[in-house]
Amino acid sequence: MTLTVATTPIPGQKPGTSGLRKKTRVFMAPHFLENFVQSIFDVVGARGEDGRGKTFVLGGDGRYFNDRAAQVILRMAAANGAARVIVGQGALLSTPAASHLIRLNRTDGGLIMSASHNPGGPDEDFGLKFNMPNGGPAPESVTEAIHRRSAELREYRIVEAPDVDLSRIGRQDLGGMVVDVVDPVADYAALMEDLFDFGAIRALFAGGFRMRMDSMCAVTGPYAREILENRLGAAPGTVVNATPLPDFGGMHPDPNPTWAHALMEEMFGPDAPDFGAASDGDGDRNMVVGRGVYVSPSDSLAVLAANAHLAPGYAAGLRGVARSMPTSMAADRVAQRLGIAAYETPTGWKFFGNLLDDGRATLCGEESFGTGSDHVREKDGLWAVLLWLNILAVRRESVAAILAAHFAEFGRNYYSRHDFEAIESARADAMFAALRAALPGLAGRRIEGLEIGAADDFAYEDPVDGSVSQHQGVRILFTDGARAVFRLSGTGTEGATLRLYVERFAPGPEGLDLDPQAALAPVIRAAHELARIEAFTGRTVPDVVT
Ligand code: G16
Repeated sequence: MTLTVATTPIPGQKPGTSGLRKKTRVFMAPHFLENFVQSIFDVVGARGEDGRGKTFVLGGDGRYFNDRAAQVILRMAAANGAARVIVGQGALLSTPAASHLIRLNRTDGGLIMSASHNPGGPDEDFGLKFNMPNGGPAPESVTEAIHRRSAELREYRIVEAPDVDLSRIGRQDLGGMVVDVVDPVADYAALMEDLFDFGAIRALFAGGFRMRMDSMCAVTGPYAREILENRLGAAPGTVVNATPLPDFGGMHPDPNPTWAHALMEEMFGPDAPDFGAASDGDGDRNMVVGRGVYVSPSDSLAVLAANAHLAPGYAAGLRGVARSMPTSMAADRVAQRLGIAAYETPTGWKFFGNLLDDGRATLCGEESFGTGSDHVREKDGLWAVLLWLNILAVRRESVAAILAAHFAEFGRNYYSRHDFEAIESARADAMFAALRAALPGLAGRRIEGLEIGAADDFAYEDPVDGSVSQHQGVRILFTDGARAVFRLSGTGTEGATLRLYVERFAPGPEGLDLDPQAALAPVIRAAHELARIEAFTGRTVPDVVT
């Protein structure tokens, strides 16, 4: 039986760059999830224009409330007239696997339950986002419409029915809607076999190559076990923290040197394996580490772009490379050498969607541990790990050697991001207002031995649809190629997070082997001085450095 439940609009549901993220208890409060889901169905439609029910994909990263939320979403999909939902067994799907299923089955989109790399649990974060039929995150026009709808919603529809058994693979009925419970790994693993030379990687492992994959008690565990250990022959136990847990075992499932410190210690320890990697809560991010060498995400993108042709899926070469504006310019140098286009987009994976759909870019990356390609419309953590493995299997060199050769050939973009978390929002806003006001007078000014060449507030015009996104971050460009970029995070759930991104280019062959923080010190000092970070926020040192 379908119920129409009266509700009141719930304010504050503005979806961020990656859907709606809130404290789990907020999502669990009466009507909150239901209101947001109804707003989604009201905007995207659970039935097509011909009145026929649509097909959606549903899954999440397994965090606390994932299982309950899945049942609510299924009942509401049925009540709203959807014909079919494809759901991962146990309501699990990594974000890239969900993107793949949306595309593979030519569905009308999907609902992904995740707060990405944010911790999970009753007192931590939950999230939900809608992905479009192309497999990518909904564009701003859609998320804004969902937000507007949620502010006026007066009722939602839900069927009364017992829970669907999501532990059982196969077809079930829910109030006349088909629910297909599928193996969350199988189709994704098949796609990876298409793209990469599994034979070469198998031979690499068979030759004694050792790897550590830290799945951080999040969703990539089952994917990594199946692909790395079962299909590629990595030693059993290669994948650690491989069981997705509702609270991620208390871990902060964000693959960076701070949160994946156990992996870092192992990779820099006496018996380090040849290669290490970690992924995040929903499996779209990756960190890559060699024995005794950390690969920054910006460098990783550049190395992958320079070597992608070694993998069968990219043997024909790349059409173009896209990076988010704050990501280092290392990939641009590779694109220039390859004679292909380089795109600079605002932060957030959704800005790559049009470039990928239009065939302008093949590889994309962000400094925030996100790398991916046109195989799906999300960043993809395991994909990046497998491309690295494919390159290592063909080149038969260490990660350190590949990185050193890359720097020698292209020069090195020293790079770091400093995060200042949980700043009072009013203070952060005041700092940005002052910085923006100062921009017109900055060119030509000398600071900390650097000369400012240009300063602006980044605006992006999408080359495909012409849409313009303003205020995407303040850029200070120095005449020697160094850069400082300031942004406020769009994904935090507490106060404001200031992100300061700094970069400096060393053409080589000298000075390629410095400590990044030391190499960047003048740029960091200049950035603090220009933005008056301490005066506005009271902070002198960042909370997280990557
Ligand atoms: C952060 C990163 C962005 C990333 C976004 C979403 O955004 O800086 O590069 O696109 O998270 O990532 P995910 O899909 O893994 O949650 P922000 O706005 O906090 O800087």
